Amino acid sequence: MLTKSAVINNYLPAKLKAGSSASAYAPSNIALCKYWGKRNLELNLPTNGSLSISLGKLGTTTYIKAADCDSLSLNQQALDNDSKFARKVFAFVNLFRREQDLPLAISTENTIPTAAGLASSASGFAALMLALDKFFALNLPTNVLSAFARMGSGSACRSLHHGFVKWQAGSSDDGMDSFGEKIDCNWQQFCIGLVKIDTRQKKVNSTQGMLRTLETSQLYRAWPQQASRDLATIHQAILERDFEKLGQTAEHNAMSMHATMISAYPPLLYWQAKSIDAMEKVWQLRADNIPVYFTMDAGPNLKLLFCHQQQSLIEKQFANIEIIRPFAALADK
Ligand code: 2P0
Repeated sequence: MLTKSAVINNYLPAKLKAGSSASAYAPSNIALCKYWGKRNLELNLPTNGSLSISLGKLGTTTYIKAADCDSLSLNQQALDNDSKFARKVFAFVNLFRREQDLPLAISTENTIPTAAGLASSASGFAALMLALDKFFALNLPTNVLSAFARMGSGSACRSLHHGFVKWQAGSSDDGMDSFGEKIDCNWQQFCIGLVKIDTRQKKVNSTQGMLRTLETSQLYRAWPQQASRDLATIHQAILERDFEKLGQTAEHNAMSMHATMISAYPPLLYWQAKSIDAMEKVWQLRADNIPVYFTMDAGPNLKLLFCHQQQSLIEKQFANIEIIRPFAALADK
């Protein structure tokens, strides 16, 4: 089986040219058609394609400087090089440095509020990849950077772009046809609302959750086919600006993914009682003719999908909701 380093090595010069400093930003993203299941664990190659919306100004900035020894800080706080996070970051950096002695001071800053219940690994690995590309003057094409970021964390390959992004599953052994691609669309009215139910770290992470689902859920067999159908429907809905089709399909896709998780053994139930209360509230709003839908990831929090016209009504219904307008945020950048 191909290793990450074997794949990446094909794209690197024998000897890296280190700059003195570099920085890069990448947005976080939320999937409307979910990535759930890996066909290749080493390279984070998915069993199905997925489609996401990037979160504009909510994301990660990574700074890299030449230094005397490796160090890492997160939101201005120095981390131990033995911490889980630092080991993950430097393992990724070492795929590029290989045996070369190039110590780095890396500092990473999230604009994702720590209590937002959003994972930062997608924007984190995307920003790190972009900063490494600049620091070592690699000048790799965006599709290659996206495929490399995927090896850090699958969903990171979708954070290389703003707006709607499609990640094709791909079929090549080295996975270089599995990367995020931007969908040309500027949907100013499109809003995401983060409904925070519980923002503590989850007990079962996504990699473990995907493995368990693949190995033990009978329902998972139906998932790749549904995901492929949903991906096409959501892409079409974006091109047609058909909000209801997009919302319905995204909500159904998220519930279907959760059905595969719940039918794993031991079951993966990420929902809490308050998650279900929030779902019922969304369904009641729809019964009252308010077009609002939700999606959920491997955690208890809901992400609402609605158009800007509904914003003040939604704000009244959900206390502490955090609203993002991904395209409006881009306009005033
Ligand atoms: C997604 N999730 O499409 C799906 C939906 C969670 C549920 O991508 O193991 O952190 O690093 O490839 O990217 C979270 O998984 O997992 C995720 P790894 P990642 O957004």
